[in-house]
Order: sequence, then C-alpha cells, then structure tokens
Amino acid sequence: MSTLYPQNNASRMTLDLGGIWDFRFQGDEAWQPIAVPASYNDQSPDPEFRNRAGIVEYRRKITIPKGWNGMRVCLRFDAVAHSARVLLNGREIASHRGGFLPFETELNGLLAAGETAELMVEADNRISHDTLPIGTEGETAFFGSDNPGIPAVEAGKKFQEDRGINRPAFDFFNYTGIQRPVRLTATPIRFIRDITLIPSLSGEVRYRVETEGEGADVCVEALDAEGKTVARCEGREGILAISQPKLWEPRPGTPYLYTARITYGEDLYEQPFGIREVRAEGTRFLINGKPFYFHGPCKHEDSPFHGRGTDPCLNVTDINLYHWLHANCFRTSHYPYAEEMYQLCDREGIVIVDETPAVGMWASDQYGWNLADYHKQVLEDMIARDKNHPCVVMWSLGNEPDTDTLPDKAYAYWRPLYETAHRIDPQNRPVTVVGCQNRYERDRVICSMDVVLINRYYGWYNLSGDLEAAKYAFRAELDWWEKQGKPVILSEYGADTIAGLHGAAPEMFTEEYQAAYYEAMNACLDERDFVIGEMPWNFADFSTCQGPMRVGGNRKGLFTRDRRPKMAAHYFRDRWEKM
Ligand code: GCB
Repeated sequence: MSTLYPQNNASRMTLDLGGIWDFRFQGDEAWQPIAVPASYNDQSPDPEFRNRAGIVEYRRKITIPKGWNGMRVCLRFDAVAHSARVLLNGREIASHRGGFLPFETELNGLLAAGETAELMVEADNRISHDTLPIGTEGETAFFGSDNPGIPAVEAGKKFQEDRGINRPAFDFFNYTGIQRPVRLTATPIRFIRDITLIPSLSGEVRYRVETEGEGADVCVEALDAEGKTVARCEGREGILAISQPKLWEPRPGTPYLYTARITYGEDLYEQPFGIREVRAEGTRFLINGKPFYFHGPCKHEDSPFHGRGTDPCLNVTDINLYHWLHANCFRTSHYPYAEEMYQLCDREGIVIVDETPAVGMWASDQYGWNLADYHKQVLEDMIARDKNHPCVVMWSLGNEPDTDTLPDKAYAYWRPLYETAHRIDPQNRPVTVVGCQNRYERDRVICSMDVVLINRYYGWYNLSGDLEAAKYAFRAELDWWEKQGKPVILSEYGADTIAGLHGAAPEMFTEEYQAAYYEAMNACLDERDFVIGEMPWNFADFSTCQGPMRVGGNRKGLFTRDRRPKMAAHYFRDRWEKM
C-alpha cells in the first residue's frame, strides 16, 4: 500500500504526536513514561526493557483540531516494530505486520473534528520464522555454540523458552516499539493518493498520479531548485518535458533536485525528484551513463538512548561524517530506514542500496518456511515507499540467506522476488541480494543478480589475524568471480576494533589491525576492474544481543558508537579523498 510521506502545505496539515506517552508491558498494571519516537529498550535500566519478548502497550490522548472539520483525517505511523495493533477508545482500528514500513488509517467516521479519544498501540517485538527479520525457534542463538551439551539444552528449554526469551537470528539488537514518527494528517476529502515519477536524461519525466474522489483535474508542474516552473502538464498521466535538464549526480557532483507540484481540486502535493538514470551493464554500474564506484560503509539505525529511533540530528551528523570520509553511498543494512534519511540523501547526493528486512535467513531449512508471500509484500511496500528517491539506485532483496545448501530451492525462492522488483519498480533499478561467505561455486542465486554483492571476512572470522593468508584466499575467490562477468561489490568486510586499543604489531581488536586489514583487502580490490565498490562493515559500532563474540555490541565501526573516528576512519578518509 502506498502512503505518501505527510506534508504541511497550503492544502495539507500534519500534527506530530511525538513526545512522552504512557507505556507498560501487556499484563502489567502501572503505566510509566516513554519517549516516542524511540526504541523503548534503552529508556530504563530495568533488564526487562531489553530482554522481554511480547506485547507492550502505548497510550495517549489525541484530539482532532476543530479547524480540520471537513477534511480527510488519518493517523500515520512511519513504523512500529515488529507488528502493531491500533485501538481508539478500546476499539481496534488498524493492524500492521512488519516493523520498518509505514501504515495509515483513516479516522473519518471514528472521531470528529474537535473530539478527543484515547489512542492505544500494542507493539509486538517477537521474532520467529514467520517474521522479517527472522527470530530463532529452538536453534541456538546467533553466535551461540552449536554444541552446547545436554544440560545447556535442557536449561535453555526450562528457563529460556518458558520465559519467552526470543533470540534474533541476526547480529543487531532487536530494538522495537514506536521507533519512527506518528502523525495526524489532514488532506482535502478529494485527494492525491500517489505519484510516480520516471525521469530520463533527455529531461522527459513520465508521471502517473492516483487520486481519490471525482470531479477535478490533475495538474502537474515541474519546479526547478529556485521554484521556477520549467514544465507543466495536465492529466493523471503525462510527460513533463524539461529542457536543458540539470542532472542529479551523487557527490562530488551536484545532487540537483526538482519538485513535482501536483494539484487536484483543493489538494496539493509537492514531490522532490532528481533527473538521473541508473543501470548495470557488463561489469559496470552506470549512473547517468558514467561508471560509478560505490564507496561507503554500511550503516545501522543505531545510537545511544534512542536505539533505532528516528533522530534527525543523528542523521545529519552521520551524513556529514560520510562527507568527511569522502564516502558516496551506504546500504540500508538490514531493513528500510526512516523516510527522512532518504530525503536527506537525495539532497546531499549520497547513494543508497535499499534493503528489505530479510535478514537471518541462514538456516538451510528456511525454504520450507512460509515466508515467500510476506517477503514479496514487504518488497512491494518498500518499493512503493521509496520509488521516487533519486538516491536509491538498487534494491537488495535481503542479506546473507543460505543459497548454497539447497541451490535449486534457493533459486526458486529468490528468483520470483527478483522478478517482482523489476516488474514493479517504475524506474527499473538493478536488483541484488547480498551473499554470505559460502560455497559460492554451488550457489545459483547471488550470481544471477544484476550486481553481485558479497560479504567477506577473510582475516577476521576465518584466517583470523593472518592478513597474508587472507589476501591469498580472497584473491583466489576473486579469480572465480572474474570469470562470471558480473559487476561485484564487496558489500561487507571488517574487523572488530576496540577504540583506544593499540599495538605496534597489528593484532586483532587493535586499531592498527583494523587499518591493516582494510589496507590488505583493498589491495586485492584495486587489482580488479570488475569490482565496482567497497562497503566496509560498519560505519559505527552498534548494539547487538549478548553473546561470546560481542563485547558491548559489534565493534566493527570505523567510528565508535558516539561517532568518534578510529584509525581506520582516517585511513578511508585519505583513500576515498583520492578516488
Ligand atoms: C555479517 C552480517 C552482519 C554482521 C556482520 C558481523 O555478515 O551481514 O549483520 O553484523 O557479519 O560483524 O559479523
């Protein structure tokens, strides 16, 4: 379902419902304060906040302003993790599955302008084989021992399963709650439901507008960055012809943005867009016909206090650190990010590989689970939400599924998703799924994508501490990929590094090792023309669940969690400045 990002303009209004709400675990009596939007998990020292699996309840009063009388009023959630039930005065008015994409529900007929009601949101943080991201069901935890012995298995059953301890099958903390903004929105009763823009380098921009309600005409104008009208068209479909178009280019080019100003009856919507084309061709990735080399660390939505909560200050800080690094891209590992981040990247010229929350699919029996339809739905919703962003140049169907144990089953699962993405994306962007370190010569999925994205940890999880051996092994693998004739991006590589831990000899966990590791891996990349990108793992240290391989979270950041550069950040800054 498409839901246009809320706007305030001459026709539309929004009321932000951010602030302090009431909160409790379902079944508890007392309410306590909680900040929205933010993950709830780090807002209390009570260990239940991080550990408890189940439903939490949020509540507050809402009032529709009197002045909104006669308008269509909606309640819009940018995301509630991982599923939500919404109640108004105790009656269910909406529900949604999936924690990283928006949903909205109309309030007309339920609550009149000037009236007040109690809004309650139930958010469920449980993850399983039926959710994206995936939770473990009976298996040992991510990075737990594969052979814990009988007493440990028994204890796990007795103490963990009974208490509903719910472990992620992925390496980031299972932050949840109302993590993104909630708003009341008002539009005219006759309104613009959706807009699709398909730009081309010639300056012709095909558009399609979906409306609700009869008896008005659609008019679309293209405005340049100064607000001057440069093209105009009438009707629900058409072509805006912009002469001498200024292109959207990733930095260090100019990310020039136009605005499509759509009017329909009393309604108005303004959709920024860029004129740019992307495609994969041979072993290259072309943006506006020019070869593009991806270089920038993968991210998480993660910070102290907020957890995964939307924080515009953090987003601006992070993007400015991307500029400081001379980085030009990131992958939204491992879920679609908040919409505000894509708007910022449109404006700042940072390229995004947009990823679904299909992460944790490393079990070889996963193709017997009932996920495909839901996965397709999430992919469709992500593309519907993000289709107009010039910064989005590629779709990632997911991260590190098992594709080599049962190669044919894996292919039968991933191929339809690949085809769906191509079919529904109006801009027909390249499609990929990120491959893990596996028996790549058996796999049929990764090498069938438009661009091959591989995560590799030679010199870390294997050949640990031995960078000469790591280079040898990585080169041997690259020899194989060279023969496949595809563009390849090293979409993750990294080494856990404790900021401030040093060693004259570069040993694992020291800042020196992290820098030496990247130098060694980059030397291998620099020898190959078909390698079209490098994405270090990760931009910053981030929170994970507890485990024997994680010291206060994952420490592979080029920056600490509070965004202080480690030596490797300086190394990349220097390397990327010269690119
Ligand atoms: C990976 C995963 C990522 C982990 C990373 C690591 O392959 O894609 O989610 O955080 O490795 O550090 O182990």
